[in-house]
Amino acid sequence: MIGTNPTGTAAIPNQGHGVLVSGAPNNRIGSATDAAGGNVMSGNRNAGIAFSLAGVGGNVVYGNKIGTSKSGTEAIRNGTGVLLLAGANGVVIGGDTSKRNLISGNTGSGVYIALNSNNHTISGNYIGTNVSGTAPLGNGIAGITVLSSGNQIGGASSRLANRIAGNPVGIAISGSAATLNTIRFNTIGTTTVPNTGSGIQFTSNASGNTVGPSNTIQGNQTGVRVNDGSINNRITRNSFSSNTNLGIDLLPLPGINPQDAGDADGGANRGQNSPTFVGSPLKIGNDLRINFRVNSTTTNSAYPLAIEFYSSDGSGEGRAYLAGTTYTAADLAIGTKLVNFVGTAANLVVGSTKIIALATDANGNTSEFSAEHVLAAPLAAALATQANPTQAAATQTSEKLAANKNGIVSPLEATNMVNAMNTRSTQEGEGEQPRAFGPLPYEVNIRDQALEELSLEEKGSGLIFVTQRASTRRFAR
Ligand SMILES: [Ca+2]
Ligand SMILES: [Ca+2]
Ligand SMILES: [Ca+2]
Repeated sequence: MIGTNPTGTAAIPNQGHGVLVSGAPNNRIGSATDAAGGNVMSGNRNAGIAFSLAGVGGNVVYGNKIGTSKSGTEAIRNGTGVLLLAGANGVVIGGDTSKRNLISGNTGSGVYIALNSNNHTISGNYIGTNVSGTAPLGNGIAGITVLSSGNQIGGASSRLANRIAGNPVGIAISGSAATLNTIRFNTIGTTTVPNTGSGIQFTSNASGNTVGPSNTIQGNQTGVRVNDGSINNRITRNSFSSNTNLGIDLLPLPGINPQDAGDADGGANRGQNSPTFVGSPLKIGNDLRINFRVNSTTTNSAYPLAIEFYSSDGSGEGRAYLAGTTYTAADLAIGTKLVNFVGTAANLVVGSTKIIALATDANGNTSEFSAEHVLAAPLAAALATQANPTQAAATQTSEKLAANKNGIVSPLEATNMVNAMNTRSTQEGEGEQPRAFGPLPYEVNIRDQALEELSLEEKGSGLIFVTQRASTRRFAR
């Protein structure tokens, strides 16, 4: 009991820190095996425990209650829970479940990592909740505040997940020295215990950090907020749901950013534009087929872009990662990219599942989430209820193309062919003069209005017809 009465139910404050480890290596504070639950380090005027000055490492903090009563159900506030000061390096706070610290109820941050205090690991803790993780017992400023670099929050598996919930901000990464920090496999807010502000926020030029994979970011006001001036912050393969505002919000513009032409805008993560879907995402068999583009020039984004597709939570946030692809400068030159993910749609429901996407440039600038789109069936299914046989005949062509995946031509093949034709700008059809094939990009999508401008028709062996507006052009395959 460090800072409390003998039963750990009320503060008897130390005037400074409860424990200060200054330049000393290889200390273990607490225990991973103590049935009594480690130390109670609460009620102190400054930090429950602080590390300062350079040591050779080996300091670990296991199984303590820092800022709460011994029962872990009430706050007995320290100023800060765990304070990592300049010079301290590589402190390990928590680990798997047996090493979990409860760091809650403190006046400032649960964990505060100061400038020049680097490479710490914070894993497996409850930060901002009660001892069972089921109710808020928030720290006053943030669950974790990071001003330095190379820190890992969470770990390589869910076994090392922190639960960071019930705080005003879950994780605050701030300042230009805050770089190369990794946040993965954590629970950041829950529907019952949200962080009342952002789950994660990057401010004051914090750049070059990674959120993901496998954080569950739920119920917060904003999931991840990136403020103006913070760039190159990669957000990849997380689960977002039920955040009150956006899952990912890039500032300075609060709310959904416009897709500015060419993506010349700046701001957080350079205002990276999100992918634009061309037509509906399709479920074809168990495959997921998506046609998309990204409106960003090679000047304004570093290519290639990484594109991630998710099923959405229904309110514009990516809940479950589905598949990813790249979008290269060559794809940009063509315009759209059609991707087919084999087997990915097996558990997705036509007419119900909504698909949503993120783009991240090669420097790690992740966009906000794209608009979400309801998963659709191939045209054949839609045609079944269509009364007009003429229309059906006209659009039946596309259905054939989809059906003939292993036959003459598939939509993917057709698109590639059209793109190749456009790349050459001219074509040589049988009995026709070479001619330009028209402006970029063509949009080949079974349920897209572009069908009115361009349809693909199979006729006989080895030929496809491409109908553009009023004219028909024929290509040898
Ligand atoms: Ca925004
Ligand atoms: Ca931009
Ligand atoms: Ca933009």
